[in-house]
Amino acid sequence: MAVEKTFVMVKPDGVQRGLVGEIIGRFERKGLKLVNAKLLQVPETLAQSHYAEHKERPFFGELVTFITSSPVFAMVLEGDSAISVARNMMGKTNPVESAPGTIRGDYGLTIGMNIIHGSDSAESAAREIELWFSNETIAYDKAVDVWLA
Ligand code: DAT
Ligand code: MG
Repeated sequence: MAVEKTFVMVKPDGVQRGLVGEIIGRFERKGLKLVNAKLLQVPETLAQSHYAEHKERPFFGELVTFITSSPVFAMVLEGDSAISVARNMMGKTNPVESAPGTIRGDYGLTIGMNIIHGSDSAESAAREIELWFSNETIAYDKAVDVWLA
């Protein structure tokens, strides 16, 4: 068990559909700790950097257009195995295949608008927390921490 930080973002469809509170609540109830968060309109350059690994894919243009189309809610979550825990809670990339009970499984319908992003590895988390938050996070204790580890 290792405490990790992960980058999670409610995409424009999730913000427009009023799912921000529901999604944050799921992570809070799971036991992950919010250590930074912000609502922002994503600049095109940030969208391109964030999704750089997909720049040769046919859907790259659509992806950048979508993620810059309306505000996103970005956050950093901390906790034991936070990266894989958050990914598992999101469900598979394609909502058609995401299990019920996951965020995409419960709220998503198509791969183009799949509600949420989460870092997929320790390397991605480090890169994305730097890119979106300049590595700024708040370290603080919660009384409940002792009941989570
Ligand atoms: P994930 O978001 O689960 O990490 P990914 O990194 O493979 O998935 O892709 C990033 C996003 O790009 C994904 O959330 C939705 C979009 N996407 C992926 N594959 C796609 C496809 N075949 N057609 C359209 N959009 C796609
Ligand atoms: Mg990915």
